[in-house]
Amino acid sequence: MSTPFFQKQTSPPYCYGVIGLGSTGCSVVRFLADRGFSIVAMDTRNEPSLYNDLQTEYPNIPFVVGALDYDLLKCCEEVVVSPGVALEHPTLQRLKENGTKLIGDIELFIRYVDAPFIGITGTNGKTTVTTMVDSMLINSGVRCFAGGNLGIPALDLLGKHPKPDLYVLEVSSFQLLLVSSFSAELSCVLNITPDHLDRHHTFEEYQEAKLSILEFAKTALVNLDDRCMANFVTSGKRVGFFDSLPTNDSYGIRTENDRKILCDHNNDFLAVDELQISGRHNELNALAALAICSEYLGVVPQTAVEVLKKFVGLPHRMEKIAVIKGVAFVNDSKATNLAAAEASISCLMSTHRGIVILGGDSKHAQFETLATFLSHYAHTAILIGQAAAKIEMVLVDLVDCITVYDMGAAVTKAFNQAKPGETVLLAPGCSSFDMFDDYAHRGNVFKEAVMSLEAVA
Ligand code: UMA
Repeated sequence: MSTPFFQKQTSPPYCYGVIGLGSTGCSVVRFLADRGFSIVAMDTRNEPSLYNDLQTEYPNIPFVVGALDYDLLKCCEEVVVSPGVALEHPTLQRLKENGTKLIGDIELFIRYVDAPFIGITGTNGKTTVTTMVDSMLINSGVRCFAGGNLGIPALDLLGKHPKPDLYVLEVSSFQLLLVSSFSAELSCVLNITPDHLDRHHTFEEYQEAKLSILEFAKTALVNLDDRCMANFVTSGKRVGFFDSLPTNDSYGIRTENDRKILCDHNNDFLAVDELQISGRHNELNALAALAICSEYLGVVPQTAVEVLKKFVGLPHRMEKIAVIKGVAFVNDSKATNLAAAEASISCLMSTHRGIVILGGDSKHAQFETLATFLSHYAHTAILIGQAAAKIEMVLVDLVDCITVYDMGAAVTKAFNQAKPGETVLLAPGCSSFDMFDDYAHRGNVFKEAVMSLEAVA
């Protein structure tokens, strides 16, 4: 990378502009400031939540809040944009026209990384697979740090002593838009289905962002069942995983005496019924994790398999909360898009039609396909958030629809409609930002509402 042209500068021009003062922006400010770069940092909100602490920690850094200041940013050598900030923002468009380079935190991570790294992306399952791989490798003796989109910003992983053998990053499509070459040891794309179309505009653009993770990787691991991965560019070795008998360059699933076994061409790893997590999507998540370990280590140690067998899933993903008077409540708040919602609905409601709590910010998704699908599994949909009316329009002739205005009412209505033996599933198929801080906040509010119900039922 180029040498900073100004250091410890408290007046313009600055070496770096930093946009967005959430967890990413804060990690970027700390990373750059601690290395002596001059920075100006901005947020379009008047009071970003982490701003006060950051300002106290770095009193010499100029912070601009409430709007982006084009005149200050245009003099920066590069501008680091947080993943949640849309690149269509007029100030960012002007900066691009001005020739200012826009980058993301992952680009900085790649420039400064001091050990090999693996990148995992996909519409669904990326946090689960990243967590599985991290635990499987740690238990196999690899000093491994995991972060990225799963919560710990990638730059916060750097600079630790002793340094790790490997970094495992969960990477989002927003992050990939701002990386020039993702030069990973191994990159994996788990699946691609429509999501974030409010930001990417077309499915093709979203797909392109996801597949860009493969281009410069030494090994490109893809889901061979996913048509989106039929064509992709990579200079690395191509490896696949899928729900079929594996060949030399793939990982797959074979059946023996009605038991499904996760395997490669030469080895059985474990049977699906040994996993604690359920659903076809989780079988493929486990297979992808095994494939990553195998490609990185050359083998899958028994310790890694044992970790996978004990993996019980992450909070807010098909998380069983309580059974109240025979009605099971399940929190899948992380189902923030339609494919994720469909995966949990089909997994949890295959024996009894039940009740689904749906809605939130649709991110421009179309719900028509969900309607027919849902009618096979649910008799009632409880609708919340901005998308409630849009979802009701397509569902109303197929299932009972009830619109409510908060999660407490959603849980109470669902319980009133449910019969013993049925499931009430929070699988919103939408993002949470219209009503909650994030999916975890939404899931926690759901859990609290279920607990309150349990106390009085
Ligand atoms: N902001 C602006 N202007 C805007 C939009 C946002 O100034 O137009 C500011 C906000 O006021 C706020 C800050 O930017 O102060 C927030 O930045 P951000 O939205 O990029 O969020 P971070 O807190 O930095 O979290 C991000 C990821 N968020 C998003 O991509 C939306 C987190 O993923 C990630 O864990 C974190 O970086 C660390 O890498 C969350 C997510 O929802 C879990 N990801 C999406 C997903 O998984 O589907 C992609």
